Amino acid sequence: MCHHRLCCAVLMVMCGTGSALSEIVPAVPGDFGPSAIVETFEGIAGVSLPLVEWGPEFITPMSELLNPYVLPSGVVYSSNNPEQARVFDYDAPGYSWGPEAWGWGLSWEGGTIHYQTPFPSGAAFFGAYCGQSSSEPVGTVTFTFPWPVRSVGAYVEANLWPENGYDGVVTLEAFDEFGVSLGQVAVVTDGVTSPWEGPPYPNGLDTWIGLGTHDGAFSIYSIAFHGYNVVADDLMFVPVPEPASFLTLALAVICVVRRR
Ligand SMILES: [Ca+2]
Ligand SMILES: [Ca+2]
Repeated sequence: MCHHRLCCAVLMVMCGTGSALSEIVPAVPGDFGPSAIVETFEGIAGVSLPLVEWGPEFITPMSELLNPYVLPSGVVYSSNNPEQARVFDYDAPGYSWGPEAWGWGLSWEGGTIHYQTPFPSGAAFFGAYCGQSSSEPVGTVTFTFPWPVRSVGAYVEANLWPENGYDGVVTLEAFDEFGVSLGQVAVVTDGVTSPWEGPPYPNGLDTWIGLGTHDGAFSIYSIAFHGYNVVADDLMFVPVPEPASFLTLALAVICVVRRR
């Protein structure tokens, strides 16, 4: 096992094809203030797929997402993959919580995500459910925002099993309103702790990836995650302030100044 071999996430700015106006830069959780909207993937749907038996007692509750699917935050999931993404929810109806409650495996070394794995929020997370073969290209899923955003991030993991071609890399790519790439960042995730090593399973779904711009005025309309079996939770984004708001603010300032 080599959970700790890559325990330090390596963030790489891979390319910045953006316009002269702005440049894609990594964003850290501290960049997301109270105006951030967070998609927690909680309470989205009941179990739409049969509970999976693993031996006589192990089950994983999951729901297949329609394609496209409007998430509670207003973000729209879509994908070109034949395998549709899923929401795994250990609070889902019919789930027994045990006794050992096997979860969904990222890979041997990436670990198994089950109900005792620490999640950023609640008991549910997103699973791309594509890019499962290391002999094929990585899978891609897309999220389109209800409004232009200036920064976006999430907690992610991917298959990590280097000797079998799973590199653990998750790439976050941003697009403008025309679907043109604005640039991307990538992170090597550190997997989750496998059940037989715990409890307390300290290594959760917790590798951060995020991007935005220095000036904060950048408009990102959609993003994609690329990787092998990418899972994610707490997809967060900060909308760009509407021009109308700026105009209202400017007029208010003018009025205040004139009254003095
Ligand atoms: Ca969650
Ligand atoms: Ca982790």
